[in-house]
Amino acid sequence: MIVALAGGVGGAKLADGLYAELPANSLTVVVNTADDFTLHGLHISPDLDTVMYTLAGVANPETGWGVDKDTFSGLDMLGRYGAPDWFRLGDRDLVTHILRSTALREGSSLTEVTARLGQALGIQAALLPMCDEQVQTIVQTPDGELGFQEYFVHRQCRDQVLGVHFEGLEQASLSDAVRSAISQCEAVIICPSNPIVSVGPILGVPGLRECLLNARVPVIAVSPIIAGQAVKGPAARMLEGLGKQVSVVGVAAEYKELAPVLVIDEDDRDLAGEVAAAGSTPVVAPILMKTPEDRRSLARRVLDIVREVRINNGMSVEDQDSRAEMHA
Ligand code: FO1
Repeated sequence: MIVALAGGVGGAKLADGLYAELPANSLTVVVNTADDFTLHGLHISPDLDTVMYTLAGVANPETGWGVDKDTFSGLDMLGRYGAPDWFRLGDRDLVTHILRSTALREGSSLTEVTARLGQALGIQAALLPMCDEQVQTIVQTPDGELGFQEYFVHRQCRDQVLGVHFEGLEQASLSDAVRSAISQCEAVIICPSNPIVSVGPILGVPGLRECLLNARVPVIAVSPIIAGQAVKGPAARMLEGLGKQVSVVGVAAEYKELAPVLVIDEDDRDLAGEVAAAGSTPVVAPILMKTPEDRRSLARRVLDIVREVRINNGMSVEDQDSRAEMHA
């Protein structure tokens, strides 16, 4: 089984490629929930939903988030009532938030309700929130502290980022589901998601980093930065605002404790030496995913790397089987 750590749209794309390439029920995606928030009394989990809709084949192909061919009558009505309508919740998407919020109110955990929603959409992979506790990404800007969706969607990432912190992260705990997935997996793939606000909180869940290091499995990260630019979203501006290097070298520095293989784009070939010096083993490959075939071919490349690393580390398929039995 492969574990992927993913945030928003970029993460969902590689998770989708892995899902297409692996046998059914061989993928677990651990998803960032630090950008979850409450709106209209509903618990909204944008990254979980982006991954869920993508794997279910119902994501809006233009935006990458939301449901394909959704309508916005509910949102129009919210606007007429003068309620906030800057966060574009489609009618079908709203149903997901209603069901999730009801289940949470009735005592289900986020892990349980996510599993039920994913199964109902026919997904043959496990989708796991990074934790069951509420964690909130706070972006410090010259105008004060902003919730992540306020910064990202409402204010369109216009504010200078002075700092980022995650309220509630220190009190969060590793769920049994995440612990068991990491302890039993063959490899961990860090998807090309924002290293600060998507992967950062996942790795920050107390106990997760140790669990990952103890698992002694290959960790393969794919850079969300190509030629000094974020493929999507504010990763570059965030790295810059936080005084970090906006390049694959900066990404390698973020992940150095995990000493991963870092897959970087052909455009960043010249930086391979610096990536190695920053603590990751660079592998050069085309990593931009424009089409569904791009997702699959990057996934195949990543799975090849997993095999190569496991062979180099002297881990056989039998080792893997016995590990799985030990943890069963
Ligand atoms: N992103 C936007 O840029 N604008 C939106 O109006 C918006 C609505 C939205 C609704 C549901 C959902 O699951 C995601 C949505 N997103 C929207 C995407 C989301 O806010 C971001 O992709 C992530 O939070 C970043 O990881």
